[in-house]
Amino acid sequence: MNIVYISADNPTPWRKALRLNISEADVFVWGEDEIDKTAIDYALVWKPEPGLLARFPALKGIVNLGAGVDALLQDQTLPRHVPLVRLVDPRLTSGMVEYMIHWVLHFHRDMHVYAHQQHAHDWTQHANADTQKRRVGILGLGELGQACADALLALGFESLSGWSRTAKERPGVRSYAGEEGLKPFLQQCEILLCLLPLTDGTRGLLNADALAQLPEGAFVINAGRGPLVVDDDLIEALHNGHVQAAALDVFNAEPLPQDHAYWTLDNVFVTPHVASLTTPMSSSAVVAKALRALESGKTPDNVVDHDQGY
Ligand code: NDP
Ligand code: OXD
Repeated sequence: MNIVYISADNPTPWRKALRLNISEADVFVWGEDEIDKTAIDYALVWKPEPGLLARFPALKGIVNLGAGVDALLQDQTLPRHVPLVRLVDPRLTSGMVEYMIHWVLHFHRDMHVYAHQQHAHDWTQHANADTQKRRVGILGLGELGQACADALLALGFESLSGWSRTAKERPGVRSYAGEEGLKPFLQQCEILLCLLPLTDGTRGLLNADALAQLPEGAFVINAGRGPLVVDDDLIEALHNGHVQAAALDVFNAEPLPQDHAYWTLDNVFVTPHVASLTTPMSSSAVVAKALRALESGKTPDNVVDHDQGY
C-alpha cells in the first residue's frame, strides 16, 4: 500500500506514527520524497493545493487529516468517485470538549467580569448562576457537538439543547432541527456553542437576524468555522451588548488580520484555531482503520457526503 502525505504540517511525527500503525504501508511525503503519482493508493491530506489530488490517477481513498472538509471540497477537480474520509478521532474530540467546557464555565461563572474587576481592584461578588437552569445550546449535534453535550450533562447543565439538520433523540438534550427549528432553538440559548461544518447551508448562518434571536446578554462560542458568522453583525451585537461576550477560535480569514476588530474588543476572546488539533499518533490509528476497511472493499466510517458538504 502506497500512501502520500500532503500537508504543511511537520511530516516527521506522521512518518513515525504511520510506520507504527500501518507497518504494511510505504509512506511518501509530498514535497520531500520522489513520488510516482500513478502508484499512490491513498492520500492523507490537510488543505492540499487545489488540483493536486486529481493528479493521482490510481487513488482508492483520501483521508482528510481534520474533521472539517470545507477547504477540500472547494477544489472543483477533487475526484468525487474516490471515497473521502474525514477525521473522527478520540483525541480530537476530547480536545474540543476541553475547549468548549473551558469557555462555558468561564462565561457561566462570570470569569470575564472578574477579569475586568481585577483591573479596577473591585471586590464585588456576584451570585453564582444556577447550573441546572443555565440554558446552553449547541449548533451542530455531530461527533463533536454530542461529545460536548455529554460533558455538559455530566457537569449538571440540564437545560441543554441542540440544533442539527436531522432531529436527534438524546436523553437530556432538547433537539431542534432544520430551518424551522433554528429560531426557537436560538431564542433559548444563553450560551451558544457553534460546532457546525461550513457548507452552503451554514455559511453566514450567524447573521444579524439569527443573533437577534438570542436572549439579551447571551454568549457565543465559535469553534466550527469562521464564515458561519457574519463578522460585522456579531461585532455590532458585541458593541450594543446583545451578545455579552464571545470566544472565537475560527475566523473568516486566518490568521486573523492584524487590524481586525476582534483583536481589540474587550468582550472577545481570540484563540488561533487551536480548539482541537490533530495528533499524529492518535489519528494514525484511525487512519489505519479506514485504510484497512478500504483495502478490504468495505466502506469506512465517516465517509463525506459531497452533496451535503460534510
Ligand atoms: P459532524 O459532521 O459529525 O457534525 C456536523 C453537525 O452539523 C451534525 O449534527 C449536522 O446535522 C449538523 N449540520 C450540518 N449542516 C447543517 C445544516 N445545514 N443545518 C443544521 N445542522 C447542520 O462534524 P463534527 O462534529 O466532527 O465537526 C464539526 C465541525 O467542527 C467541523 O466541520 C469543523 O469545521 C469544526 N472543527 C473545528 C476544530 C477547531 O480546532 N476549531 C477542530 C475540529 C473540527 P446532522 O446530525 O443532522 O447530520
Ligand atoms: C478540523 C480543524 O477541522 O482543525 O479538524 O479545524
